[in-house]
Amino acid sequence: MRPDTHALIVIDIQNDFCPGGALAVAGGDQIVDRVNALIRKFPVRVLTQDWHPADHTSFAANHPGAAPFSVTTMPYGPQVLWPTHCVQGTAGAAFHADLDADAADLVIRKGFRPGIDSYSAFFENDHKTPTGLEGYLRTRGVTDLTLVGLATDFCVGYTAIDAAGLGFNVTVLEGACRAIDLDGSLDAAQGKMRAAGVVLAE
Ligand code: VGL
Ligand code: ZN
Repeated sequence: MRPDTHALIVIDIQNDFCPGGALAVAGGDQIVDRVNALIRKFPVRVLTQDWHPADHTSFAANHPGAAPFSVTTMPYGPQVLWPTHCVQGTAGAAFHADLDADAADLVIRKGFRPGIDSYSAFFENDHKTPTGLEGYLRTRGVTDLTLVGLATDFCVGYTAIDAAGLGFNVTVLEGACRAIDLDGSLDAAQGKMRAAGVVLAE
């Protein structure tokens, strides 16, 4: 067991990000066994859940004429328009059936405000609106975070960079992550994570 100051953050291992899902990440389901084994080794366990209303502005379907994976400009900056995914209460938003979600101390949902996306588990995409996760971790005395899940280049990467900026010691276990890799987004995310002081490990 890791020390009480170490938390595992499991990002968005949901059906829509696994093969057959609405925004499937290649091999997304292959990480589940490894993540379950890790969950047993950490005293603090947080799962995140992408949790959008049907009218969410990150969905291409809510922008007439816009193609999925095109980029638009929101008041808070550029935003990829995604296929409709992780709609609140749907099977696609549920955790992968084999993920040991019952072992979570906390499930933090994000992306529930219609007008703003939230890749990071700490701040929404305006980089200002907090999710509350920082307070939870600090009040439990957590200093070190290990991140796993989906997708390396979006929700894992944004969470890692925000966590490092908040002063946590952050490790991303890349072998327990999978990427969307849209137009070089994986390389870009890896570079930004390293620059932020995130340790990328297998
Ligand atoms: C994610 C795109 C849209 C992720 C969530 O979990 O990486 N990516 N919503
Ligand atoms: Zn999403």
